[in-house]
Amino acid sequence: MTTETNPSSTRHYKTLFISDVHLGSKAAKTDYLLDFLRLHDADTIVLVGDIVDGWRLKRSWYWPQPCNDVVQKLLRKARKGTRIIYIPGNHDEFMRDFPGMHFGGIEVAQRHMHEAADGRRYLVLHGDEFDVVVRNARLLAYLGDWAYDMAIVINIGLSAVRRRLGMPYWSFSAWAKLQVKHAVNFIGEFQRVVAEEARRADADGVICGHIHHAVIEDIEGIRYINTGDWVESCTAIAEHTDGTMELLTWQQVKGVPVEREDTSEVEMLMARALSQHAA
Ligand SMILES: [Mn+2]
Repeated sequence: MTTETNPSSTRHYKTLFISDVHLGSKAAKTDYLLDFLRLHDADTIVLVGDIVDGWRLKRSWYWPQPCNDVVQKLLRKARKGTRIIYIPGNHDEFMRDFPGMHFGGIEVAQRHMHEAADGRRYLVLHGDEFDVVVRNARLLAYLGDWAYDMAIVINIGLSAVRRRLGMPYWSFSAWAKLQVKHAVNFIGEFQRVVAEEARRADADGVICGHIHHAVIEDIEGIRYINTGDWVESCTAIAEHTDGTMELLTWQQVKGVPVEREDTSEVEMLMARALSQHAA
């Protein structure tokens, strides 16, 4: 049995990027994420926002044991030497009050510049600050750079005020989904705007979350990477030791015997087939 074909062995990456878990929401695929975290390790794990759904929790407390297990799993990885960076999103923006802070070895940062093993620089951010730009794309393109910058500043200010008033964040992804006909256009517009921000930050690429739409693609010379989510698609981005970025999808692996030594031949074959299907 070699390492590659053994589904119960941990895969180690240089970096893992995970976002939009929405712990505290009933839709969070916590069990899948636990399986994933059991079988995937990295030198660095970057949490790219909306890990905890603070707005959901504010309305009604929903925190079953698997939510604790995810938090414990991450803290345990931090204790064992994994560098963990937490970039808050709009659903866990209470964390935005603590930039530069460390919680149990987890660093909190508004943005992060990731140096990949191949020398590429990636701007890592959640992405919600660009909602306003996407909504008003045509107007802002007409008004130019100054208006664009102002719109972002105003959006950040407004969401802070809304938060203080106890109002929920205006959700781009939920809104885009409602506008089915236009959703594709808006996802494209979001990707373009975020890629442009990476260019302005002098980065080669951008890694973000927020719109629950995982993808790796090049947009006008900028590598655009979206981590997806753990509400529907169960995706993560892995950086290999040579700097290659890979989109991982983790849906079919539930039920694979993870920490058992006495796995039968049939179980092994099934697990192998499932894990290959999931990859
Ligand atoms: Mn978000």
